[in-house]
Amino acid sequence: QESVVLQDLREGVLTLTMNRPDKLNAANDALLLGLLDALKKAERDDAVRVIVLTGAGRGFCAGQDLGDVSARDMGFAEHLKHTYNPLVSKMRSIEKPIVTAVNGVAAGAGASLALAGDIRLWSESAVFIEVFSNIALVPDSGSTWTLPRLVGFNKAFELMAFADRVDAAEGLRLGLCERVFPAASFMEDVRAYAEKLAARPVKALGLTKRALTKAMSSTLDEALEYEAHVQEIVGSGAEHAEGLAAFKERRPANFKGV
Ligand code: T3D
Repeated sequence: QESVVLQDLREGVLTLTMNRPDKLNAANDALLLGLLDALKKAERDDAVRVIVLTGAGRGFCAGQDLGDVSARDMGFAEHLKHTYNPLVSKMRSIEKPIVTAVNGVAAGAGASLALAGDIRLWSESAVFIEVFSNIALVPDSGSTWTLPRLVGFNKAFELMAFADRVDAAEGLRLGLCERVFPAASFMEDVRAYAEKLAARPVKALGLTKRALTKAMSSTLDEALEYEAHVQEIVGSGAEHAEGLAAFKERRPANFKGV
């Protein structure tokens, strides 16, 4: 049987593909824990510079598989703490850029995963739905944290209350994604984008991610202090030395070589 999480590592880009296309990649425990496991390995693997998360077939992820009863068996809180919560936490704390490549519908926890990336690339055929209220649940997997930070409390509440379908043009306008690419060339465009990102100084970007995340809940003085702390770390690193050398030698920096 084919794995529910496909993994492909090339040119520094690890692509993780949620692979239950018949159900629009609705998530079961194997899929969620498979993603978490892949991220834990990627965290320790220097060959992985950038991670892309996408879906097989016409969907990105339709959220929790509603045919799966593990949440009912375990209790919702325990199920979330066992699966979605550690996955989203790892996505936000891993010191490598994560690109969520939203190829189609992202609903419920799938919408939360789409938002949990550092860079969100949507296909023209992407659809984003905070679908939880359709089945009288509360948005989870980080949506209550990410969405209001992007669109404000009130728009977030409206999207959550009506489970409105947000298409790519609206998603771009609202700031739910950074780029929209044509559906026909989506994965090639994502690949080209991810390879460009993988050529950037990813150790510095990892600490940029950490510093930005910390700053979202800190004072200015705390942010200044933390910037000084991480600058000390990257300032003595090989990437910075390469960047400086390239500047002096008037050539492009080769961060992949360091
Ligand atoms: O468990 C816990 O710990 C709690 C956590 C909760 C997190 C959550 O994510 S709650 C939200 C769960 N997700 C949903 O409620 C979404 C349900 N799906 C839909 O509303 C629609 O399918 C979509 C709007 C996503 C897409 O609509 P459409 O018309 O493009 O496709 P479709 O025909 O509805 O779906 C295609 C197939 O995928 C279909 O199967 P079939 O009839 O061809 O055999 C459909 O049943 C299946 N599918 C879609 N979503 C799910 C699913 N199967 C299981 N679970 C799903 N979530």
